[in-house]
Amino acid sequence: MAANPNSKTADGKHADLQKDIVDVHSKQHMTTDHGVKVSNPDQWLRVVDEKKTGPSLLEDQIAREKIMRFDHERIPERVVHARGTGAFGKFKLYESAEDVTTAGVLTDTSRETPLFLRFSTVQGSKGSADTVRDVRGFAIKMYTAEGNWDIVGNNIPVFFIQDSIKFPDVIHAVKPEPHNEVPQAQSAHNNFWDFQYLHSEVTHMNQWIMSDRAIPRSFRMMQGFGVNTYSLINKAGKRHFVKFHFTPELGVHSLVWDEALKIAGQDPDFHRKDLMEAIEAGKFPRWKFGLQLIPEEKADSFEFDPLDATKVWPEELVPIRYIGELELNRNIDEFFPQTEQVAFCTSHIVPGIDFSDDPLLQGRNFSYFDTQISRLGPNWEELPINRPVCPYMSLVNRDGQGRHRITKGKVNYWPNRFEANPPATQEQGGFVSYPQKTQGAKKRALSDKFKEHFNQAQVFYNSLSPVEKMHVAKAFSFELDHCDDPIVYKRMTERLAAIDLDLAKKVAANVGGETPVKALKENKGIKAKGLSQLEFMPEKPIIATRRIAILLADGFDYNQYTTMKDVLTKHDAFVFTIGAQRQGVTAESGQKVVPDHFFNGVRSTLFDAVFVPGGKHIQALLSNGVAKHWISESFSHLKAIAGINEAVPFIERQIGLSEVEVAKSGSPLKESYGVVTGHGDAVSLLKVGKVGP
Ligand code: HDD
Repeated sequence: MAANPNSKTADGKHADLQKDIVDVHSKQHMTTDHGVKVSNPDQWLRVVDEKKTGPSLLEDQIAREKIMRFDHERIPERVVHARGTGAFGKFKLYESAEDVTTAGVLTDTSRETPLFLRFSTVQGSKGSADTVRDVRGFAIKMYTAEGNWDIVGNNIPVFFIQDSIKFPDVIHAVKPEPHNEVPQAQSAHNNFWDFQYLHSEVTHMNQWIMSDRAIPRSFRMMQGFGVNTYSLINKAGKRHFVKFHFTPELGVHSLVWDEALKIAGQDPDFHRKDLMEAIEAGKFPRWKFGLQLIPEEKADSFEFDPLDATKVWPEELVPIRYIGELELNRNIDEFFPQTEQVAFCTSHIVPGIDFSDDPLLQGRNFSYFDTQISRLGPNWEELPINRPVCPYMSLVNRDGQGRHRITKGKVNYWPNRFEANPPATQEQGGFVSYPQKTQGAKKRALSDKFKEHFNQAQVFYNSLSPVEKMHVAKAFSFELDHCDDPIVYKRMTERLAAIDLDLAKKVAANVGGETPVKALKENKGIKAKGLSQLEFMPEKPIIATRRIAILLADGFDYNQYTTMKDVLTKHDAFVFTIGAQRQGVTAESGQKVVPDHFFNGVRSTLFDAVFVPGGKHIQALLSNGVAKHWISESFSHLKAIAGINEAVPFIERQIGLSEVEVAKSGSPLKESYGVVTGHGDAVSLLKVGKVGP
């Protein structure tokens, strides 16, 4: 029973959801849940005397229903990845992968597959802040014409542990400590780092999470990875092992730690608002989709085991083949039934795709299915956001709490005398598992190559730019400084000597560990492609969807303000006017502008760049501490700052130039450390900043 039989179009899921969507703005009267119109939802039925006092009646079915529904509004939050936000979109293939798979979604270039993507953080509760240091979830549900395909990935290509039986341990260790439920949404505590030391397999992953990858600027500016190794099976029945990659069109960008900390308080919804803002403005985020493929017979030819999720497949050895594109283009209608009730399973695959013996994936295939039952009940796959858009029916899987579907017919078993609801052959699209040959002893063991834990961690660190390396050292120092048990920070700093002696020395000095004198593993300086995020910049620098603030007080130069605003908007930046007061600010030439915010309502941390036009308003800005702080804080966060004429000495003073230097500077237009200043008009300034019309 398909809501939209034409699931070749990207709006297939949108059409499917329509029958479940009601609009509160449709002027329809309020009813009880059984459909009776309500006349007074504001007062409980009571027995009242002449003073209108008296007891409330249990009889009031309308009040009881309202309170009962409220009492049960919450469901258990996800045990990990509780904080998240989602959006709809589409997947489009531009090159068929039919040489390696029969999956329609990866071979039919004429289709657009609708999808839902949920981004998340791992550690914190549902109400925690967006910008904490953490892995970001990147979970995709593709509503394909052959059933739902879920890629439940992260923005980091490797994972902490190798065997899924360790998942409860690593999560217990990172979550708030059991005796006091502290800290929230942070890994900076004794238990997490104790665990990290005791499991050297996490060493690679903890290089990634201490890098800038764990504090992204935006969900739209991070990579997505399937992480686990899956299989693709082609028409001839041949298997390739595969890893899935999503690379953002906007490049990979991060916050700096000080910004991340401040935004967590100033706007805890920063990332979810950023995503919604871009989609709402029609600036749809896009990712290139790629495959890394290893033919089954080559799987043993690497120094690492391709089934080990703590290892990447170096691009030098296994290049990424980009074959498609993912776009997010529609915001949700309501959070709970869509983002909260969406439920992903690594076991949701479609014909042409199969599992591998990756021991992490094998355990995940049990865990996701299981967790949805306690979160949403046994009929969770029937929920509108989770149900497929292609025809689906099983006469056996039925009943249970919360069943919606009505399955007509006299039989509920297979085979049956009517041959009702028959299975499909492989030719008819039936899923047939890859006939992998296996034999062996029943044992709790992993292949020997899983035992090597440091090589790739070292290559990751070596491949970072000096600035990224500095951030890693600072991140380890921040985290271990929050550990007050000496055994924890001393052992962890010692462990860092297995990555890089210089890194270990810096961190030890900051956090109070013993300064190591000898590397625990020689660092030969080997580097690899695709690890430093600086490699993922857009081909041409762009300002599209960047948030740019223009600071104004009474007396600003109107011409400079409008010229700059128009040009930035033309280049798809999101421009915000920040004024001394939201009632309005008046230009030197008399025009009135109503700002989007006043100085104290928002902070520089929430913007990527700032422009200050010239004019008499500089006097007012100079006597406003918040406006001054805006410039110095922007500078300390390495943001682009621009100013013209009277704004030049104002900016120069805030970024730390002395009175003498300010007096000496002046006429020529210049760009230095991202600060663009000069005298003239806004157009010439834009040329210096290379944004010009
Ligand atoms: Fe997991 C949620 C990603 C290992 C067990 N995981 C969850 C989500 C993401 C990931 C993105 C949020 C999905 C959503 O938005 O609803 N998890 C990963 C990745 C892993 C990984 C990339 C390593 C490759 N996870 C992993 C293991 C186990 C789990 C080894 C258990 C054995 N994960 C879960 C879970 C969650 C979950 C407990 C909580 C909510 C949910 O599944 O639906 O079952």
